[in-house]
Amino acid sequence: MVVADNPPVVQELALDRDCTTLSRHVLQQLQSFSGDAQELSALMNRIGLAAKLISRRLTRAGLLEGALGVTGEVNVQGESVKKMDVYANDVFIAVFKQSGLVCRLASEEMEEPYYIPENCPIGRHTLLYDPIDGSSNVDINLNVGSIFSIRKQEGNDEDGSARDLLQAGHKQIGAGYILYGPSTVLVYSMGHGVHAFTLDPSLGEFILSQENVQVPTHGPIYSVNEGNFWQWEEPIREYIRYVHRHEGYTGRYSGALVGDIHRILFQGGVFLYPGTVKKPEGKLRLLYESAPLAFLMEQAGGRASTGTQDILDVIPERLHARSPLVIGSKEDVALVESFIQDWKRRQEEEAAIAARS
Ligand code: P6P
Repeated sequence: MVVADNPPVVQELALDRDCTTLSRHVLQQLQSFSGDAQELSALMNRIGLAAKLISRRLTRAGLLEGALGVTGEVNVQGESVKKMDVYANDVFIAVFKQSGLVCRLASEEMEEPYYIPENCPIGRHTLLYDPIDGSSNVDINLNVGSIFSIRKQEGNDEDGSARDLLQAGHKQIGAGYILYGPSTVLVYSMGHGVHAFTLDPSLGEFILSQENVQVPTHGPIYSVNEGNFWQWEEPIREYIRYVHRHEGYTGRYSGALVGDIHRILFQGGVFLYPGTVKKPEGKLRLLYESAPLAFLMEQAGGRASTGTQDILDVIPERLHARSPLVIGSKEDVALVESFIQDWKRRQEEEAAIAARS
């Protein structure tokens, strides 16, 4: 008698899991087969295609002429543009052409939103994205990521100003990131929990690897560029001195936001990019970095703030607005905020005393 390696039930479960692709999962999440649900499912599928194309390029970049290094250009952020930045940005544009899904794209790499005319009357979604986040890591083969945010277009944007994008992060319909690491992982939420997919290169599909990810309420990790210590305001310095003097904290910082956030999401702790002397508003961009990650983190039971205001409440004045970011486990974000609140209170008390003297 031949005994199957895996009993039928186990085989069936494994097969069902391998069939839980991105597009199917979105429909399960939305519990609907409506036109809007189908559109979001197809949109996520296109993001998955972009991720596969970028992942393929990254894994072979060291062997491809002209894939690595800088273009010699400077982007709207005033940052040196890597060739991979341009490639990844073009990939996101290419996967949405002739899709009818997305009328506008807004990217860290493009000063103005990019319109896809054939999609515009029908496609009512806008994709905001950072095509390659942490591109300084690309040339040294360390992890990088892509970050995306999905918003509904409001109004007809007749003048092409895309002013309807300048709204709070609560307006996001969905958000996520792709981490290009030892494996390529796509993490997303459509407002019904956070779910992780791993690219199976043998299938060329993202397969569900973890559902309803929950960030621990506290974790040991604090993730910050301590080289900026001299540029921070006093309360942030006080927080760093605190974690230096108390057992149970570990510093981890990769220089690439997506990898640092992924670690916090799964192991707990806090990531900080506070305002600095050179960048008082912080370095990270609100609409396509902080807000989508805040959406995810809150869906996973964590928090994200500027240090004084929830990120999802911040309304940007311009497309490429920056914001300070404190994000991660509820308790750890609250601890950072407590140092800021205490410092502000002491400042007010001292000012009141000075005013009376
Ligand atoms: P710093 C990469 O340039 C990036 O935008 C994020 O991915 C990363 O978290 C941050 O900047 C790193 O900045 O100033 O610490 O090098």
